[in-house]
Amino acid sequence: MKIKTVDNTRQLKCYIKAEPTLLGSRIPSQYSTYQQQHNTKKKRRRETSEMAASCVITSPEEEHTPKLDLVTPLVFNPSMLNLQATIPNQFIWPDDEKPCLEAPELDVPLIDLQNFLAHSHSTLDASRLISEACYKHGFFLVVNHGISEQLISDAHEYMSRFFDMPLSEKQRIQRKEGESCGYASSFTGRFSTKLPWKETLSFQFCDDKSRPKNVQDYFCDALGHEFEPFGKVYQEYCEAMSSLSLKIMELLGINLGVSGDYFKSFFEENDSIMRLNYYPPCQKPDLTFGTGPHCDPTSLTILHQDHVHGLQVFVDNQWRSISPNPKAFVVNIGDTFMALSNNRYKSCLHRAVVNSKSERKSLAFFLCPKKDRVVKPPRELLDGNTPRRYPDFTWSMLLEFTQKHYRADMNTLQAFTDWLSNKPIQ
Ligand SMILES: O=C(O)CCC(=O)C(=O)O
Repeated sequence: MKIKTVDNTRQLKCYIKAEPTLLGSRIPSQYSTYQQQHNTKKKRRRETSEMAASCVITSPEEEHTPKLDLVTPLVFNPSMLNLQATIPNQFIWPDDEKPCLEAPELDVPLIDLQNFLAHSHSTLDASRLISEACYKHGFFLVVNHGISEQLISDAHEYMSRFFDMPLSEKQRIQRKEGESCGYASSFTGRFSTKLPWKETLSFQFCDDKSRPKNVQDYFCDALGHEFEPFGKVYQEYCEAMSSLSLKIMELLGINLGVSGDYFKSFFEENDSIMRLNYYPPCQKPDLTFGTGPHCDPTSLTILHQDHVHGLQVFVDNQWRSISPNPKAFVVNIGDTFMALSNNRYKSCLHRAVVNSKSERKSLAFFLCPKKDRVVKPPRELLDGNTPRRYPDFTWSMLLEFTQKHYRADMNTLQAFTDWLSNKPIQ
């Protein structure tokens, strides 16, 4: 099926493939209701579709494995689709997973970092609040974080400039199959159903003294010297995010009863990912998502939202909003840190909804360890009552799993653990 478009330069192809499964076995307790409701309905839906389409049988692993079916191309054109009354089926989520656009506000702590940043050995009055939030859902906000307003504003400005470019320009840094960096329009080349209503640009940031300008070099090498100003802004932004995340790691270490230096050193030489998210308006925001429900497989996320609402978090069996606050960064724990903390701190299910009137943008910095560093909790977090929850792994193994074998969801870490022990992916 081909959607007619007027502007051929903005045509994007996507391919119809089997729907990936989201079934899981052992899951953190705060997701269990979501997961149970989801699985029962999913099972029913699967039984019905098995009756209707008994000729196509795929194993769960095959369902999760991204694959390209070159037979049935579909054209996705965000600049046309955002005005159309209907949206292509590939963007329509199943009834039991559809968004609620209005969600009550999450009571999330607002942490003022000023004192902590000024006197790095002083512990924070607010550390109890951070700890409570991390034990419960892993989300908190930071203000007086030391990042200049000008730098944040430049990062948003250059994001608009990038996504305003013609498609053919953006496609010069098209994200390739199995890779985590580059331009992606709705992941159309990777998935075929439950597509997100967004464009993204992702790139790597390495805190590596031997490659001091790796973000800047990426822009110049991939797009040409005229993109140096983009590279400079994002180089500076990523360096600032990396420093901020190491300060936050110091706090988390102190809060967990490990030394302030432990996680900070663990993430020195981090090999992180920066992502620019652009969500065009959508005339059917009640049918789709900007970013579908998932937990971040990475370690710590530092997000800056523009002034448009969209971020929702699943807490106490309910979707809650985190409203934009231009002065604040939203910080959340990812799966890798959940493993490092031996499940004490939670990596929480979240998603982004879209709306019919305004575009929305967000900047996400995903802190990740150096690729070959072994992820295992420190001794202080292990005792007879709390045995190891996850096996040793490296970030490069988990990254490969999420790029090649599994679409990140609320159950990534458990599915990864099963996969490491050669169990079939559920
Ligand atoms: O844009 C947002 O508010 C959330 C983005 C997000 O969850 C992601 O990029 O993983």
